[in-house]
Amino acid sequence: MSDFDLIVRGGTLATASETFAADIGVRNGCIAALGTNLGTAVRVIDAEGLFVLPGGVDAHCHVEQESSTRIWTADDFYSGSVSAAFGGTTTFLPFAAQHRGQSLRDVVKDAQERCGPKAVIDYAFHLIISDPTAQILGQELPALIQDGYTSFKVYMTYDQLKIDDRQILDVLCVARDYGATTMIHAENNDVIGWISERLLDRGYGAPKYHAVSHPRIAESEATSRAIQLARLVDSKLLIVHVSAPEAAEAILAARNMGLKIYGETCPQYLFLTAEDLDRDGMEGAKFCCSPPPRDAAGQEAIWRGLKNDTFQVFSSDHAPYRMDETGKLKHGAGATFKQIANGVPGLELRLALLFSEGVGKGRLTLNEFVALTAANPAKIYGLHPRKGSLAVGADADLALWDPKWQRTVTYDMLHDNAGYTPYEGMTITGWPRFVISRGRVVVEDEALQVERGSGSYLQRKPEIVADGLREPELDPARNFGAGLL
Ligand code: DUC
Ligand code: ZN
Ligand code: ZN
Repeated sequence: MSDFDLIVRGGTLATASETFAADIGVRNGCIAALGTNLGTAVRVIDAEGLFVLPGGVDAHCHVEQESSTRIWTADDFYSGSVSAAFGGTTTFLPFAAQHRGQSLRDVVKDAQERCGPKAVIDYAFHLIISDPTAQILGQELPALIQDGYTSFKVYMTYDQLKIDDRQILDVLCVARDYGATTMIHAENNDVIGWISERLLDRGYGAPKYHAVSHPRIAESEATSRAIQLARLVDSKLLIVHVSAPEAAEAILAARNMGLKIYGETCPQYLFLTAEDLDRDGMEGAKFCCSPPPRDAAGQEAIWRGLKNDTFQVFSSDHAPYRMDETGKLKHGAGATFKQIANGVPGLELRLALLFSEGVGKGRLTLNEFVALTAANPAKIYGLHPRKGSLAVGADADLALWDPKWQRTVTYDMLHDNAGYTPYEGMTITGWPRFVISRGRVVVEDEALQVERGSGSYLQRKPEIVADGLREPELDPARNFGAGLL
């Protein structure tokens, strides 16, 4: 009888705070020992020369989701999770998305039924709330939070998804009272609509005008407004997929005031620019996402934000749409930028891109890399220390990175179903050789080693974090006794 099911021997371990040499003993899917001379195991993996990191947590990806314009993502929960696994991600959080008129309960049931038989890595769901009726706010949402659906995204733009400021306040109050996290897509819908109309009226319909129609100010104005709304009602808020330097500044200022504001950014804002949308024909459509990629100075600002705690989370915002009638070109090869499905794929390359350009080029420490890509999202979304850590008792979710392995990206080497990658031709140094989820080797020798549906749903718990920092007008001690919250 062996001491362990698996020992990962001789690697350099890194968590969000420490880097050290140790072996890992795995039993029953969990880390059971850290140290040296651990004993015997059914299997020993030699990790000499490799970094042993917590498996990545991708906290923002659209998988097997129908968009508000009724286009399905190219990936289902199988191809999406396989693609994530090959990239070193062992936990993902896709969305259970409500379209107006739908019950959130039904939406969650549908996502669970679709994902369970397909996912090869562990998962939880964020909700998307597009229709916060009295019934949703008063009954369904509180009950779902108590059942473990403790995070949800709301939109300030997209006509079929956007909710107004009063509705945002309502959602923030429910999140605060029941212990959930609100994520917000912060762009000013009217600014986008106003510019888009003028562009189209004047015949500017090419993909590159998507970037023109989503100015930085639309993002920074909405970000600042969202922060003030969260401040008003003392609720935790995470601004997703930040691309504009001015939005990043607003987040950092709010954090420095002690507000419960968090920031997320994504690979497309480090490695793409608006110039990518200006490619021949419809090629630019491959890079249309919202908010759009900006410019070189903007990329530098986003790098700074990863370093100075503006951003706690680095996610993919994987939103794969093929370059055909099922996806980006639903409206044909002459579609205007307004008709092109928004989103870029990134589940598989998220970690390798940041490892290569961040850790490899000295912009980030290995510990910062782990924090941004695994530990922090696990903490913010109620999965820590089970996920995102290398502690005894944690799930044995490990990615064994070879920092010297160099490959040039081609779509053929990836496992998603988008049909292209925006990062084609980039040379990346540092890739995971082994990916392990709950002690199971998921990827080895560049091949998938597990069955469809072998991932597990991750139950989460609500966490109330309101600390009573109320604005005077909402504090009964200072508003003539009016109880408003
Ligand atoms: N923007 C979103 O808000 N979601 C998916 C992809 C995108 O570009
Ligand atoms: Zn969004
Ligand atoms: Zn998104």
